[in-house]
Amino acid sequence: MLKPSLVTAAVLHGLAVLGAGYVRSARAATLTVDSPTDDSSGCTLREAVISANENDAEGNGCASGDPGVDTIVFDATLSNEIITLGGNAISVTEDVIIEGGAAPGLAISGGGGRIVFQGTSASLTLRDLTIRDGYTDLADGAVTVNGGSLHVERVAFLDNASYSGAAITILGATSASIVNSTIANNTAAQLPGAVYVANATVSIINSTFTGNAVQYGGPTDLFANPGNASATIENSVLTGTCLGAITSSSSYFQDSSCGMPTGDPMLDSTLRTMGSPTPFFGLQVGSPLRDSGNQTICDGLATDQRGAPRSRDGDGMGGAVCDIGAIEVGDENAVPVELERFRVD
Ligand SMILES: [Ca+2]
Ligand SMILES: [Ca+2]
Ligand SMILES: [Ca+2]
Repeated sequence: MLKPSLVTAAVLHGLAVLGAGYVRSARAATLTVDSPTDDSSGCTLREAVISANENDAEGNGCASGDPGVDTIVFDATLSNEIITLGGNAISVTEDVIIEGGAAPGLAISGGGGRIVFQGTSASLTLRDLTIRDGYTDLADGAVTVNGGSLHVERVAFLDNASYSGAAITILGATSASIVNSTIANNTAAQLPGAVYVANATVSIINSTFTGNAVQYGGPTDLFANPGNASATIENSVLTGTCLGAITSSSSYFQDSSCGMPTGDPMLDSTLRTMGSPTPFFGLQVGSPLRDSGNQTICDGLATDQRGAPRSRDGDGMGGAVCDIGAIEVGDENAVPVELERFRVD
């Protein structure tokens, strides 16, 4: 018979083994992209996603992926670089987080010849990235998912083009969200210009849609298939048009198709960067978006798209209330937005 101390030791050993097994099954890798190319030099974005998909280093210059949710980050030397894809879109087949915050100004480009990410039955999370110049003549977006989930946070989708849904096309998802993001200047042949949602419910929070277009008709900004999909828009600004099963609150629209029209949001006419991870449209002095958000909705957001703190007082009166859209600006009476630097309080 084992002495009690040995029994305890054996039990503890067993727990340690179980614990080790649990840690092993949940282990996830962090893979660092260090190449701005889409060839095989160093660890490219495409190679990092392959490692994350395959849970192997694949001998490609990246670390090995693991069965947990791997995170792909970018070396700081890739700041302000454009990774232009060649060949096909990058295929995401296993859960992954792709995060560009360590390389401010980094953009991933379809080079006007392909979409950027194609997710299949995987959870795809994108943060602090610019996705631009995706192109296809098919009904896909620069980011297209079918199954799994899609979460987009502090991402700028710019100048993508396709047959429909040029920025984001969701063909099916268990969950989907677009938060603190800018969807601008995307163009499709027809319905819709920017974001297409089917077989999913998408939540759009504190985001800015502007300058999106359709060539042959249909909504410019958002379509949620009323037969099988829906979209909720909160604390967001859309200057274009919408169609489908859409509900909205605490938002600012120029067109009644997206919700109650409220007028000109007074966005800046050009994109700014000012050292932030992604480009954005600032707010003109006097913009009605300032301090007009529902604070309960943005309570969960520590920052805006560029990383500036939420919420801040935009008019020197009434305390800190969040702004509608992707950007939170400071007190316009103290610091005009054009003079604001990154992360000013
Ligand atoms: Ca390589
Ligand atoms: Ca993996
Ligand atoms: Ca504010």
